[in-house]
Order: sequence, then structure tokens, then C-alpha cells
Amino acid sequence: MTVTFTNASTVNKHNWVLVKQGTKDAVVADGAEAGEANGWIQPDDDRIIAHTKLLNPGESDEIKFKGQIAGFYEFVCTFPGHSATMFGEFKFLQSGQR
Ligand SMILES: [Cu+2]
Repeated sequence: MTVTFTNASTVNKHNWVLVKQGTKDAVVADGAEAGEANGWIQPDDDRIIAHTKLLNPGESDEIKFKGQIAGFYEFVCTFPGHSATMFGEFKFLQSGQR
């Protein structure tokens, strides 16, 4: 499965970070300390399942998944100040499940 994330903004940088359920706020807090040089995420953060790079306005990035465990995850933008509104729930289905 592939997720393509496009930053449709004309002014703001964004990323798309998939994390274990219940960890997004902590991932965002640690990402703020990691700074822009690290794309606003802590390197080697094991709560992060997958992420795009930090995208400039109009840029896209692709994430390929294989062998993910079915269940609920969260996604969030870790750019400072964005996580209050830029987040959601992400569900991996078992193959054949709807
Ligand atoms: Cu954002």
C-alpha cells in the first residue's frame, strides 16, 4: 500500500507522521525539540510508524507500507503549532476486510 501526501498549502510547511495510538502529543513535543533540521521529528523515534519528509508548499512525498499490523493508528503534522488541528485516525485493515 502506498500513501501519497501532498502539501497543498501555498505558504506553510507540513509533514504527515503516522504514530502508535495515543502517542501523537508526545511525538510532537519531542519533535519540537528536534527542530526543523530534523523535520520536526525526533530521529529514531520508535513511536513513529512512518512519515513523510517536511514538505514545502506544493511538494509531495510517498510512503510505502508492507506487513503492517491491522489496527488503529494516529497521524499528525509535527510542525510547531499545527498538531492542534492537523491530526486524525488511521486504520489498517486486514486484507479482505472492509
Ligand atoms: Cu502542518
